[in-house]
Formats: sequence, structure tokens, C-alpha cells
Amino acid sequence: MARAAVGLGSNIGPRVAHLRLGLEGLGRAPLALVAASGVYETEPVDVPDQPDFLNLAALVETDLGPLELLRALQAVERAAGKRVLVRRGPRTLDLDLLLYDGACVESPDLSLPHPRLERRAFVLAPLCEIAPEWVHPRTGRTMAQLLAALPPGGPAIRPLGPLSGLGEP
Ligand code: PH2
Ligand code: MG
Ligand code: MG
Repeated sequence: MARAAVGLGSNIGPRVAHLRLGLEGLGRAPLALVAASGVYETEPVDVPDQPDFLNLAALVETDLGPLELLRALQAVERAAGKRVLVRRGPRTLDLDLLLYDGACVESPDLSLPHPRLERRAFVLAPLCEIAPEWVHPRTGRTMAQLLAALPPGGPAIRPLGPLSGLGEP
């Protein structure tokens, strides 16, 4: 059984409902949801002129290999009606495969660990709630160390608490 970390994000429409659909999908066989972080409202990065995101992180266990897991995540995105109009722009539900055990993968479809993981507070802060000691297989540093090493003054992130306590949108 492998363990994987997944980043969830939404910044269009009913963001809370989109994240709930995402977590439901991560709990359906052949995936088992092991942990979910609280939700953060985060300033957009890369494409600044778009609405704020809600982001959280989750841990899943599965017998799927990395590429099969990626396909399973894409199926959950599609089931939640994923729309992406602009690369790295607004999206209804985004599920990013962040880590898969200690795997390092470079293929046209998949890079593991996620190549932007270590520069993104909106990924590292929720991930540190549920997997602070997970070692990044390329840098050898834990998620907690990567978060602590982020330069101050980056895009804002604001903790909102557990998804179950949030209303719409
Ligand atoms: N996702 C992106 C691009 N920018 N910014 C934030 N704050 N959160 C995201 O999930 C996000 C982003 C592309 O997937
Ligand atoms: Mg993404
Ligand atoms: Mg994505």
C-alpha cells in the first residue's frame, strides 16, 4: 500500500462544495482518505488576476501506482465538473499529486515530487498540519523545514479551520 499527498484547490463557484466533492472522491475505492488538513484562503500565485483560492491538503492510501493515481485524481476532477480556462488560472476543482511515498518521477504527464511544492505556502502550510515529517525525496528536507524556509512576505494565506465547519461559498 502506498501513501500519497494531494493538494486540493478551488477558486470558482461554490468553492467549499467543490472541495467536499474532492475529499469524497479521495475516499472512494481504490483510494482511502487517511487525513485532511484544515482549509486556507489563499492569494493566487502565478496568475495574480484571479479570485482567491480555498486550499487544503489530504493524505490517501492506495494500491494504484503513481500514474494510475494521477488518472484517478483527474477522474475526480472531471466528476466535479473541472473547468480550466487559463493555464494556472481559475479552476473549479484542482487535485495535485504532491508526493507519492519517496518516489521521484519525471515523465511528460507527471513530475514527482510536485515541482513547485517547496515554494508554495498554500501547499506547505496545510500539508504540515498532516505530514510535517514527510521528507522531500529530492531535497532531503521535511515539509516543516521547507515551510520554515519560505521567505517572508509571500502571497497571503489565512487558516479557516476544518472543511466541515465552513459554509458557502
Ligand atoms: N493553483 C494554481 C495557480 N495558483 N494559487 C493559489 N493560491 N492556490 C492554488 O491552488 C493555485 C494558485 C494552479 O493550479
Ligand atoms: Mg494546481
Ligand atoms: Mg492541477
